[in-house]
Amino acid sequence: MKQKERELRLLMLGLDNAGKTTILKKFNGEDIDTISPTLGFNIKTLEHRGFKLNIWDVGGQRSLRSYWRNYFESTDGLIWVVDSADHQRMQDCQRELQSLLVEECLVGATLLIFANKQDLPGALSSNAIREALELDSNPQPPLVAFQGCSAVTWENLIKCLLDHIASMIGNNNTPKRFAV
Ligand code: G3D
Ligand code: MG
Repeated sequence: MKQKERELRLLMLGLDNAGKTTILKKFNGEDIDTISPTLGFNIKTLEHRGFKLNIWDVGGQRSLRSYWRNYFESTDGLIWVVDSADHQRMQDCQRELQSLLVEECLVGATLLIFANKQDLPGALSSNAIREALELDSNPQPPLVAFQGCSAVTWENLIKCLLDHIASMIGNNNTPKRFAV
C-alpha cells in the first residue's frame, strides 16, 4: 500500500458527555483524570502497525451539532459514541445518529458505534442500545461495527477500533471514503 492509503481519517461524533474526548485521550495514552467539555475539536494521530490514524473528536453540545458537517469531507470512518447510562437522552442520541445516516454523503458509510460507559451500574447493554438506535430499521443500513466498551476500564476499545479498520480497508486494500 502507498503511504497515502495507510493514512486514515476517523471522525468521532456523539452527544456531549458520551466520552469522546476520554476515548481519544485513552487511545493516545494520556491521563483521563481531567477532561473539559470540547468547544471546538481535538485531533490526535495514532500510529499502529504501519497505519496512521487521524482521529477527530468534535464537540457534541446541541449548539455545536450543526457544525459536524464541516468535518465530513474525506472521512474514512465515522465513530459514534453513546453514553450507555444516559437513558434520558437515548432518544436524542438516536435522532442525531439517524439524521447523520440520511446525509447523502454518509449513506452507506462505514460506521463504528461505541456503547461507552459499560462500567457504570445501570448502563444499557449493547444490544439494548443497538435496538434503541434503530439501526436495523434504517432503509439502507450502513456498514456497522457495534461494540460495548468503557473508556475508563479500557475494555474493548483498541481491539474494536483495529478490527473495524481492518474490515474497513477490506479485501481490496483501499479505505472506503465518504463521498462529499
Ligand atoms: P465528550 O467528549 O463526549 O463530551 P468526555 O465526553 O470525554 O468529556 O466525558 C464526559 C464524562 O464522562 C467525563 O466525566 C468522563 O470522565 C466520563 N467518562 C467517559 N468515558 C467513561 C466511561 O467509559 N465510564 C465512565 N464511568 N465514565 C466515563 P466528568 O466527571 O469529567 O464529567
Ligand atoms: Mg469532548
